[in-house]
Amino acid sequence: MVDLDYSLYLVTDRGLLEGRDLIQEVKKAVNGGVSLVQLREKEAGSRDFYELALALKKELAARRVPLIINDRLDIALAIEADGLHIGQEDLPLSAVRKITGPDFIVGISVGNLEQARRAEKEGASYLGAGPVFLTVTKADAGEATGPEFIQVLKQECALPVIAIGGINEDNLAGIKSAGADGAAVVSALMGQNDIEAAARRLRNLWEKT
Ligand code: TZP
Ligand code: MG
Repeated sequence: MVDLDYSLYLVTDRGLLEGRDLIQEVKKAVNGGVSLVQLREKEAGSRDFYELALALKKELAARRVPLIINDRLDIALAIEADGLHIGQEDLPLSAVRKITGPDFIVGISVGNLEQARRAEKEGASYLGAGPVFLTVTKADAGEATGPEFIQVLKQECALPVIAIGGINEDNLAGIKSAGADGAAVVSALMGQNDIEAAARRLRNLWEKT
């Protein structure tokens, strides 16, 4: 499989955009240095989600930035996305793998080592680890693990580890120092008026750490 650049991983949330257009904002984030995008749509109906995903895929493919779909395997396959991201409450990884085959990117959220070990055994492509810090973006995110969790996963698992939850300009360097392959960010990008500048600052911090 191709080696993915997980370093600055944007997870979308239209609710934070205050009416701004999602696709335009994601394009700006990519201009600023986002390396991978997950389309996360918790409220959208199937048709809306599909059409948005298709339009976003077109823009991202032109920029050679991979697109991962949150939760909806049907939509990920229908638009020929690069991958799927699932949580612990979604379709089991083993079931997803039966449908996608081995080459599709399938990432999974993990909040402890046991979940990570199972994910690795069942064929995950990467681990979304956290929430590392307190977050208000996901109500049921669970307790913060701290960046130590990233260190543990890097010691115990061979998969790429992407930290998520409360990551911003103040703590990004600590995440990279803990060994993360990437930082997944929602509000520190989607909640900013100038998303391109915010992405550029995060990108620079990542590169210089
Ligand atoms: N999964 C674990 S925490 C989280 C998700 C989707 C939300 C992270 O949002 P933010 O705004 O970057 O803290
Ligand atoms: Mg989910």
